[in-house]
Amino acid sequence: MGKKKPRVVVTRKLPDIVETRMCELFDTRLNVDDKPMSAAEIAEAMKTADVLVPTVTDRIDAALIAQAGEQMKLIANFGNGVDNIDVASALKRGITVTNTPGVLTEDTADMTMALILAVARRIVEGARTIPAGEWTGWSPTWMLGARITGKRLGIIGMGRIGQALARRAKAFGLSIHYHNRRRLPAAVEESLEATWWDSVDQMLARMDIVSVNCPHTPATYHLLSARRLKCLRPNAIVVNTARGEIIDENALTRMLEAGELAGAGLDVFEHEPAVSTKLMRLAKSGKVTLLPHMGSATHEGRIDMGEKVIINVKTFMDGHRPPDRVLPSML
Ligand code: 8YV
Repeated sequence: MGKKKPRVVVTRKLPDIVETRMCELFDTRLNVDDKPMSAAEIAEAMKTADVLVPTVTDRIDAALIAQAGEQMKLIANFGNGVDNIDVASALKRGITVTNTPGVLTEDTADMTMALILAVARRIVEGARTIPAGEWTGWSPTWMLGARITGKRLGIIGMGRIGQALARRAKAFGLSIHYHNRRRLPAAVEESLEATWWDSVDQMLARMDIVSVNCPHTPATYHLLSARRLKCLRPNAIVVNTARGEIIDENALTRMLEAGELAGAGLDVFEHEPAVSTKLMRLAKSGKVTLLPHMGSATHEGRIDMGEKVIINVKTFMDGHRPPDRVLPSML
């Protein structure tokens, strides 16, 4: 007699090819209409499921984990960041947590570079003028932005995505600076021609562009605090494709309104999907470019993420250690 298939609950609509394979391998409950599940619905699902596949839009906190049934053994996050999951509580309760690292690195780095270019060269602002019927012809002094080449880029968080951004930025003629908990090996620093800064404050004071590329953990919450943001020069641009919580969004907004910063490109927000009216006003004025958390949004990336989820669930259910296990010590 065949082994009973594990019951897997997927909280959001995933690419068809991923869902089809999941249904072949597991007793899968899909969310075909993609309506985010409420906390109560997730709690209910966790009472009977063996595996939960959540995304960044689900908050799997200690209270939810406490209600999980005995059979719940794995939370296989569809996403790299696991700040939506209380990993320590899960582990204490005997639930393994996995994520999907590596497969969204290049896409997210592309989007970060795109935001840098969009803000510095006023791409969104310029593109809006044509359909609005506002373009009356070329002018020598209209729509001038800031040159990228020769500027200094400070990357906060030099992991996979930070390094992929550095490779791109180097090709655009930016000089690369970074702050990271651990300094990179000399050979990596050399290949990226990257300068390490032990002090974030000192790095910020000298950068033209700052990009946030670290995970959101208790240690990085408001890493760019009101005080730190004040270290930036008024011509500086801030870009964030990591997590909104890493920047004090109110302080950033105040500085943009006051002209104490040149601009910002944000793909993530402190209270997603809510975006403050002040930020929206700044976006209308062209000072900031706002994107709806789409850094990893490519067909290929989302299929690769699904593939990783499947491998993690299958490996775990076959009694092996899943390749992308997340431990609290890694955060
Ligand atoms: C994902 C992300 O789309 O993986 C991450 O950490 O921020 C996003 O690019 C999202 O997390 C999916 O759950």
